[in-house]
Amino acid sequence: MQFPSFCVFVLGVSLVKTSDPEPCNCEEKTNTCTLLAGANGLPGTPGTNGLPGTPGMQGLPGRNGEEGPKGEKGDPGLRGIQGPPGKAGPPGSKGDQGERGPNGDSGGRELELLKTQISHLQEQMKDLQLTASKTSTVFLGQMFPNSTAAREKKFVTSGAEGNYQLSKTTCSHFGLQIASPRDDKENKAVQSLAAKFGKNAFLGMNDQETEGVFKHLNGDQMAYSKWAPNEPNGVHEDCIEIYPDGNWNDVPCGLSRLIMCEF
Ligand code: MAN
Ligand code: CA
Repeated sequence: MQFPSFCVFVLGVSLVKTSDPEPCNCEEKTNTCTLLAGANGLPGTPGTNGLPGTPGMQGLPGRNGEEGPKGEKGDPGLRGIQGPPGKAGPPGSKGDQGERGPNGDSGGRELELLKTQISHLQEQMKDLQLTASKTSTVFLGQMFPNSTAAREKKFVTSGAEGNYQLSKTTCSHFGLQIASPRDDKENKAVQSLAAKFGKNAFLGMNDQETEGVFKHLNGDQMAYSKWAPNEPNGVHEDCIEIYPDGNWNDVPCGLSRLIMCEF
């Protein structure tokens, strides 16, 4: 059966256009086609085999296997690092005296050299102490709000108490010395600090060396004093306390008083 080429599109059937169109059984006026049924044809021959399919996706992982048997014991580990040294043992007993050495000149020279070195070191120590004291002075000036000033001097206290000896060592640990007012202005500064704490404070002066002769720590004889009425009165009262009212009393150095230092 053969159709003109335009009939292929009207019918919507996929037919291959023949090379040489011939008049078909169409009504020319309407340009429509009528398909005339013919007799059934013979069955076609079997088609060729299809192409192989694409490979399937990878499957999911299987379940974990059972735990295996315990392994054999491993080799010994590496040696650990050395521990810290132990405490020093008790000192051994004194050894026998050695033989007397030769009495040569070189020993004497070495001794001189050592002496020079020691005095050199002492000088350096003094310088260091001075520097430390100045540094501590600046530091304390900023750190102690409980301080009162008189001229160049400042007086400080933490509020702690102690006997005269402890007061002296506490102050000198900071490169300072016990409050030792030398005039009325300084005494007022010390007094106001003692009053702030409501405590009697030790002063630096004492008559430990000669009874009745009070001296400053540097050996100066005491020129200024502010004794309370009837003081000083104690042979066994070699130290001085200042009352919160500013007056002084001689007392035993073993008493406990406010520790106040000056710088
Ligand atoms: C009294 C007075 C002082 C004396 C003290 C000692 O206050 O006799 O002179 O120093 O006692 O605690
Ligand atoms: Ca007294």
